[in-house]
Amino acid sequence: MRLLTAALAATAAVVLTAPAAAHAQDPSEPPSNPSLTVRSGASKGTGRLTPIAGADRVVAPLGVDPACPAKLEIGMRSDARKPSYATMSVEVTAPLSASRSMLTSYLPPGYELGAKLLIAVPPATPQGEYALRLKTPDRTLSVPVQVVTLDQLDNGGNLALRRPVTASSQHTNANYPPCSIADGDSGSNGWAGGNGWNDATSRAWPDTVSIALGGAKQISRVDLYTLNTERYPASSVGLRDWDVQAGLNGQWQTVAQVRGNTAGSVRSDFAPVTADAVRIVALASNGANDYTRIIEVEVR
Ligand SMILES: [Ca+2]
Repeated sequence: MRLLTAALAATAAVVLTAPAAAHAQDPSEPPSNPSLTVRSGASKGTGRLTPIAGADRVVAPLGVDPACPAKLEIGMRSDARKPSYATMSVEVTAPLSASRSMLTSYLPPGYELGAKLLIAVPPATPQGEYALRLKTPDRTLSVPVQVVTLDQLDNGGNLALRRPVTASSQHTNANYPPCSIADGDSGSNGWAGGNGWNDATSRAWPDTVSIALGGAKQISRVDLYTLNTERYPASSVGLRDWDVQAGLNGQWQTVAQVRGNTAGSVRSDFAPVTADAVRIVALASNGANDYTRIIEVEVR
């Protein structure tokens, strides 16, 4: 499910979230509302308020950094004939907890409201399936949450997925946790909402970010995704120069170098090496407002 941003719907009869500030040119500033989205459409006129979810299940690994919990797009669609206040409750089985227990909004007929739901898993949670229920007065949508260990996680071949990340610094303006570069989401749309790392030292280099792979593995490829949206293109605010390093027992070797990049993602292939960690040494960004901005790093 892909929802348009509230700003695109600003010409509608009601504005459900504030449009982004016109003066905001620095992508390191927090957005006005990073998580709510709205999409207009034709009402089916059934009078129903239907819960919706962006996936039919959630996999929530144990032991990940609390700054990067499992997430799910949730929302509701109004097929009413008239605008009204729509309300949906969010219930999750303990000891799991959700970032909101309620979603409520003024909603015109045919409109869909979307929001990002974060699901926290305490460290001692037993593995297994837990229930997440999205309830409107008309319907209940159940989304199972599967709690698994990191070693059980299906990483699709990406050895960095959900592994521990450490960085040289972290910008404090918004939500830029280092763990977000290994959360499995390589899209730039969640920027400043917890889906990418922004360092804290403008115009000071190098910046480093490391991913522990959970043991010695053979690796030969690293994909790096830097910030790249229509508003914030990589050629203006993305990472330009960096080294890819492979680590084993604390010893680092440079296995690839990227220079002069202007693209949103870069694949680096290199001769296979055994590594228990990968480190990105960021050396320069594009543009005058120089920070390191990384959305995702994948290791194979
Ligand atoms: Ca990410």
